[in-house]
Amino acid sequence: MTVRARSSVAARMREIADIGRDPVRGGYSRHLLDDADLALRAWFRGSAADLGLEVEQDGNGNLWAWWGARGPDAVATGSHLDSVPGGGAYDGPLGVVSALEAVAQLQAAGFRPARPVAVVAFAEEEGSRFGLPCLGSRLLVGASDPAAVRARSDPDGITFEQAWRDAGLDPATLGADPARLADLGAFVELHVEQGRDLEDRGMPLSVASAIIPHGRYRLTVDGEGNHAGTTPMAGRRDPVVALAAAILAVRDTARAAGPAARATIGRIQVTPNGTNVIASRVEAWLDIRAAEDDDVRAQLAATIEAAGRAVAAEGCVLTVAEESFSPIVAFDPALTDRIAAVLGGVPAIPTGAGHDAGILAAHVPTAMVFVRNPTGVSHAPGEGARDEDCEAGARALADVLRDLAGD
Ligand code: HGY
Ligand code: MN
Ligand code: MN
Ligand code: MN
Repeated sequence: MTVRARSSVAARMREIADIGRDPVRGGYSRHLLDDADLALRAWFRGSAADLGLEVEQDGNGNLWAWWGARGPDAVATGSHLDSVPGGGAYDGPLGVVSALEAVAQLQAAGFRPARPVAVVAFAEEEGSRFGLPCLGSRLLVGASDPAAVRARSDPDGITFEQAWRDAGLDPATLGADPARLADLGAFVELHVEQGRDLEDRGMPLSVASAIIPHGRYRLTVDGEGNHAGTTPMAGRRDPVVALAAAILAVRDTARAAGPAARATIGRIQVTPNGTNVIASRVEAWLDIRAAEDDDVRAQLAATIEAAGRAVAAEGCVLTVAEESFSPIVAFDPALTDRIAAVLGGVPAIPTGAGHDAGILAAHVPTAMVFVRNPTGVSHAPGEGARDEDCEAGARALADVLRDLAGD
């Protein structure tokens, strides 16, 4: 008799542990349609097929694995497989892996769902390649214009349209998919916590109450390119120096806006980017989050004013373009309460991180489950989750699916 190893979250995480490792930054770099993303998609298809699930890719690059034929009142669960540059192992994949594991456990226990169950892996949640977070879910719900998405470029100047075609995909399939959305009766995303709340509370799991609003903006600072050796310091219009002053203004504005305010510049692009060249242009990407939508807008306005003054003082010009805005999300209270009860009365905590669940929440009853992160670090290689907490998360997700998809 063949003895099959019992499946586990840890074993499934090991299957993808070497896909997309980033030897330069550390951690993982897994971006839409790059080699790592394609390898993860193949792994997802294989894992789902091993469970007897029917896998399809929707017109927006999201993968759906169906337990039972696709149809109305489906219960979907999953997350994303892409990462930020040099990200951790859990942000995204834990939700997909836990969903597959939960299905495996329910099947092993002989459970037969009364409603279709779908495991989903959304495309480009982080927006790391084309600058739009939750790209796949936004397109699905019709929150992003496919033409505008097709025109976006990655850091190498490759358009989305080109990357899509290069992967053998048809740009005509991009866009709202109301029929698919209408089939969803509930969506539950399990995710590693991206802070230390659960560690501090000494609890392995929680549900999410809300996602705070989030705006992403591209700052362009134009100056005058010139020779580093022959141009006197006086009279330079150096956009790198101007940006340095602007970044301090970004931080000071957020500090003045109160404890809930966040502002980050984590990506900078210098043109032409030569050691002995005074740059002509610098672009920087600003990430603002705050308690309310209007707080994000007020913080942006104050930031533009302060940064604009700082940039003008260096003889340069600042322009600002919005790349995305994600309004505040309150998760479905009834579903959230039901899941919290299934999980044994766990707390509901808000999060400052964005999720596909936040996009779906405007259209489908949606909730989230968080798994404790002992380091509290995320979007960096130090992100953590204990094996026993991950297993508890998958068991909890199985209980939730049993409750939601049962008779
Ligand atoms: O919150 C974020 O930065 C992303 O949406 N995960
Ligand atoms: Mn993330
Ligand atoms: Mn995530
Ligand atoms: Mn020279």
